[in-house]
Amino acid sequence: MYCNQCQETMKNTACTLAKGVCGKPAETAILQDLVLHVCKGIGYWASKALPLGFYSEDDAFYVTRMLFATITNANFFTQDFEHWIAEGLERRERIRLAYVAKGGAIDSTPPDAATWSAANVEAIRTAAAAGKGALTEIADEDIRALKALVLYGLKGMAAYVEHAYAIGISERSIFEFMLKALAQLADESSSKDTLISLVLETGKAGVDAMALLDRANTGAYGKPRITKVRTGVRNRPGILISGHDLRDLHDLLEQTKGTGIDVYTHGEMLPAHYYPFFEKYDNLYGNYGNAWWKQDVEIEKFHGPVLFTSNCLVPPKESYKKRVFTTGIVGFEGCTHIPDREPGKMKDFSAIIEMAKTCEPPEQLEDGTIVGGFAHDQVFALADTVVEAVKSGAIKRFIVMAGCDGRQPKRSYYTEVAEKLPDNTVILTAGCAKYRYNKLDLGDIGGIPRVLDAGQCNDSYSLALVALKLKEIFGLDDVNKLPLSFDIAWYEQKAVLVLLALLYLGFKNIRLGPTLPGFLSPRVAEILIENFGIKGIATADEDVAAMVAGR
Ligand code: SF4
Ligand code: SF3
Repeated sequence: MYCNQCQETMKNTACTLAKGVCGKPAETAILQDLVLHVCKGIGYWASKALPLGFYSEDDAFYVTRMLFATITNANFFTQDFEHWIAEGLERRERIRLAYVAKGGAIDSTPPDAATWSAANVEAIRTAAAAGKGALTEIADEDIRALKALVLYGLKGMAAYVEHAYAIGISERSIFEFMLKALAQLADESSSKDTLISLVLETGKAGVDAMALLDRANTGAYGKPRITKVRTGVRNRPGILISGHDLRDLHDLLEQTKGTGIDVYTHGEMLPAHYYPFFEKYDNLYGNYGNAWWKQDVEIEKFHGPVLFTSNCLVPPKESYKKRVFTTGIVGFEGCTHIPDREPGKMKDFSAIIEMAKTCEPPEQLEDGTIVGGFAHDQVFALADTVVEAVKSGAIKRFIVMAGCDGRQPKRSYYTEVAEKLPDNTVILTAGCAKYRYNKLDLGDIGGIPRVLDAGQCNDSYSLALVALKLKEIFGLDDVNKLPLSFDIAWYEQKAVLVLLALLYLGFKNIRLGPTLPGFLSPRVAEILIENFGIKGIATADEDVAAMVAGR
């Protein structure tokens, strides 16, 4: 295997052994490369067929699901990918035939992704073992790095598009972009310049995808507002729900109301509490635990079933594996998978509910509250207070610390930065990165909390909107003239998309840590540094001093 898509990758180069640092088996990793190879072939034929009037949303959605399924900590299950590769080959052939039927001409030398095929599961396994579709097949390191940057951005985009789709909202232009981008990735002769443009286009489509999910979430569940979320427990059996999918939470709450079972959010599901729609469910009790990487200890103590609706799943321990349920694109051998909803129906969570009834209530980990819900509309409603605080000097600077958390000890840097930032600074956050500082008592500035949590990682979009609004209010011609610094933590590929989206929106001088992506070649890293001022992190003291000084 050769996987370098996340921040934890071995030696910041690539995971190459029998298992990745995340626990992903080599067999799964190579099948993930292969399913994406098939998706590139689908992108190739689908984007050729588009101008001829052939488009299938169902195929675009398949590609979306596959990109999402290969994101870090989502699906570790070899058989899922074998099945999906066979399905993808059938889809690709159907699209090719539709293209030919429309009178489309066949290139004399189509890329391998457009033609490679396998007759059965054995042939799929053999091709995967030979490294078919792996990034290592690309000889030029800069082309490889640029293609990785686009591919990983697409994975993040796919995750957001999939969550919006579950709520019934989609945008054909984003699907089309994904298909065309995959076609570019399939092209073995793409130039560096073409790929650099594609990186920026991916950032643009990323903004569209985050806006789409924002519309889906707020349309279905209302505009997030300032909310206090309990971190303790009560004495009834519970179900823990993790991941990013609000529609799954909605279905689960409908099916658990009045049953005497409480629902607790976990990790990236915490911001669900900020949406007014969920207030009516009095069994949505609170948030249990912390960021994804502490789940082994926390699930042990939770005692009840746990539902994973997206990343981040850590390979479950035998002691609690029977209590772990997956759904959507998430998968793990030995865990019960809840099938997709049928059109017009809810997912059937009865198996989880039945199990919960037999379980002890959760063990209390802590007992306090977390305050959040500072998405764009809520911050705009506070705009006068915020602007006044900036004008009076009470707020000197905003620091965007959105992104992901992870288990590497050096991530204590982010807690240290939060603690060391002066009292006249406000931290804007989103994503699971917040767990490094959202339970610290950092106080407030004239009633404005010093940590403003907008929501999930996709709600980084909200933070960008807030910055653009401030630029407008202060009459600035460049968003980089705001008293605003970025100290982003990344882990998986959604953060790659968020970064590309921020670059597209014109934000510069972003600090990215705890390490710069291992998949960048030296030259591509240089391009990002020269053009966008991207930088790595130093010590908390040095970075706090630099950010306060506007550097
Ligand atoms: Fe390694 Fe990250 Fe890939 Fe897992 S997802 S195999 S940790 S690079
Ligand atoms: Fe976290 Fe996995 Fe990225 Fe949505 S839950 S931010 S790491």
